[in-house]
Amino acid sequence: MKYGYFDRQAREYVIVRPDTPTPWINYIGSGKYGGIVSNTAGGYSFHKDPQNRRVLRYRYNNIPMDRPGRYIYVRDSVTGEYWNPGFQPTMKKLDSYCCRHGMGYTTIEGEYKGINADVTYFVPDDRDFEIWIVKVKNNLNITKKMQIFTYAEFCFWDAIADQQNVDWVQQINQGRYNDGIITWHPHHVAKSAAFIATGEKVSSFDTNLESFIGKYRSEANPIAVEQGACSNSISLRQNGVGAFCIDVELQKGEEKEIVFVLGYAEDKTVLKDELKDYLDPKGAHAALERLNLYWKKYTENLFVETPDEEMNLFLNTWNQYQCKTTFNWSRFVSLYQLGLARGMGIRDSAQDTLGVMHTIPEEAKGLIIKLLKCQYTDGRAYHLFFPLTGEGGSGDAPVKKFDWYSDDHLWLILAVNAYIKETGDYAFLNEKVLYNDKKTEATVIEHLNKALDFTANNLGPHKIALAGRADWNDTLNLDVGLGVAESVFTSMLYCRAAMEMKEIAEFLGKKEDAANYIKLFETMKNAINETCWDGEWYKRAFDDYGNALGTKDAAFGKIFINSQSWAVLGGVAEGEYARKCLDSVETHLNTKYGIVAMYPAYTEFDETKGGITTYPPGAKENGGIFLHTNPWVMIAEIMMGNGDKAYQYYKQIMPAARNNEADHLEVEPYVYPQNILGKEHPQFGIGRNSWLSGTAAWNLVAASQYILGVRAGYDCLIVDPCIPASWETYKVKRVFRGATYLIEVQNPDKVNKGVKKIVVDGKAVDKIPVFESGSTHTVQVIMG
Ligand code: IFM
Repeated sequence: MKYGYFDRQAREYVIVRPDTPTPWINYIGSGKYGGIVSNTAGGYSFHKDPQNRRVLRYRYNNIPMDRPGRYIYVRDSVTGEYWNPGFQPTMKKLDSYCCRHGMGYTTIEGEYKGINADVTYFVPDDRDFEIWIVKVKNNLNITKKMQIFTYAEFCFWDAIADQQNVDWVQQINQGRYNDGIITWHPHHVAKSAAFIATGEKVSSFDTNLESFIGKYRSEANPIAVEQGACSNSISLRQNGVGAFCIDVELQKGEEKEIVFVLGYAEDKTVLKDELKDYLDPKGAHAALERLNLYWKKYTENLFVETPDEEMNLFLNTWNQYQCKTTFNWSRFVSLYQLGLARGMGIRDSAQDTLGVMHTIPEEAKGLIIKLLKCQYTDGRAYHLFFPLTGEGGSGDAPVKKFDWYSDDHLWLILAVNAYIKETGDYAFLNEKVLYNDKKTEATVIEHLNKALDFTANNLGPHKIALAGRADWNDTLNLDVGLGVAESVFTSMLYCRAAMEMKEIAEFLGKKEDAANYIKLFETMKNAINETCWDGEWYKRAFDDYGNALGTKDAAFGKIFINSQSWAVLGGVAEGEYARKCLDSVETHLNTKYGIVAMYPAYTEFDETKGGITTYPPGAKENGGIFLHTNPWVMIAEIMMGNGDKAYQYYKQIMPAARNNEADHLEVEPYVYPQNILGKEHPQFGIGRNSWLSGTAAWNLVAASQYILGVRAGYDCLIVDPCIPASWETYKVKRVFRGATYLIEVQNPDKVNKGVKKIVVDGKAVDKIPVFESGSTHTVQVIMG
């Protein structure tokens, strides 16, 4: 079944029926005020921090699903019938329905008995609040009188207290109304408030949720809407709602726009002035126009025209858009990650910077600095941090011997190196940044050296990296208290990090440092090759009792994906080992929906392996298709020159390719989900946890930098394609250090890889130079 389609021109995904298999969501806001909007207007919002500054409440994991949200009710004053343009929560069958998810905005439109209503939700680029532009049109031949109601269910700002300390929060909350503005704040907070406002004449309002809905009712049939008026309730305690009732009379064919603004104000006394420009439809539309320009500009640094329409669609729009969302919210705020307790991940955010580096490197640098501040003086890092306070920790999983993850700190090296290549800002390496003790300062390069040191100082019996609480695979919890479990993956990541440090040192002309990094790399590489090769592939880890994971001798978990891809990415596997381990991935792990994380999956809980064995076979890390790991295999195949295989792996996880079988995929076809149930699961092929996943950044990297081969070098732009042999030509527009490169690649000999000739502005060159910012250049690349 198909629920919608891609409108390529408008850069929107258009949903044409509301009953999608899961809520299909979009994000509004750019990392400060923001939230989630589903295709039926469900979702929540918050100011800067979803845990401590929650504005709208959401009932997670709830039936009926996806409630509440940002609702508009339309009521016929004569018949009393009422409905929502987004179908929920009344679920009145509409004559027509359409939801358009665009970049940073969502428009939901419904029509019922000749009245059309559409609502556009977005956060302006320059303000910390959201705007709802509501348009109502009378398509009938008679004059219609109606009422428009809003519904915004406020949360006590501390979203944990909101659920856990009801005794307190229900006694202290205060709802007020003054001159078109409803405010919601705890009694003891004098200045700040959550609010909803309108510039329209308000006929009646409610600030008290129970007054609006009535007892033993729900959002589906609020008493206020049923009766055609709110009761002007002032909430002195209990739960809050931002409910306005606005009377509207429309002549035949007439339409009217009404604007609502919802948000959080530091000082509620100056709100009226602050909102003035935005409550007027003209001001609201101007803000929407600015937002559209922002996204146009954001995506201008990378534009591809390949023979593959889905690849073009994803690289030019949806993949870039998802990357910005993961950059904003890491793995913190979605329909599945509740914005509570978890915080932003250090490893996650470090990887997320790779997906935005080509377009907002300065913002990426800002985040990298925050991450460096999460490092301990010994080189390891927090596992998580909270954006509002910058405070962090190691999460709440039980600690046995170690409270650190073995990989978090190493990703920082990859992020900093990518930033330097993109910008040429070598001075960054000498900038001073505090450690998480907030006293000790070190340069960025010292931070990175400390990261390598930490791993080198924490080796296990096989002289490879200790596993700590886990590595990239959060669920591989091998530490039972003995403190000797080891991670082959982290050891391979360390090799990659050491080689990236070597590249930086070489480029800076620091030969001695480079030689030292090579030594670190070689030592670890040799240790891995001496003890972790299993015959056809690399082992994955050793548990605390010294038993190998990822070996043919094991009953379960014979082979894992990451120690094959990273053997190549880390430069560990040479000669036949590299080809063999990648072939083993294809033979044992590949499926038509993507490559599974390991095989065979564990069937029973095993405390020596930990969290991975809590999942049923085929789910998540236990044999599921964990999409984040798939682009690593693509890159490894490309490093081996195998463009056809890499492209096959790219296509098999392309969500747009499953648009017509959305009932099976279940999650949004316009973004990569975190995981798809694997071949050992009875529901093989169902996608789970949409949106927030390292899959976004790494697929953008794999496709644009490795398949299309356009990537930043320290002193040049590199074009090194590794494409399907059948492709004859493709184009890429890339803005690099301010200059525009119009690249055309030709493949007359139908090869996968290899560059015969590069011509820049009509002259043959060996290397594509860095040009002056603002200039435009043509680049022709002939493969062969
Ligand atoms: O690598 C992790 C990530 O940090 C959070 N989600 C799960 C991934 C794999 O375990």
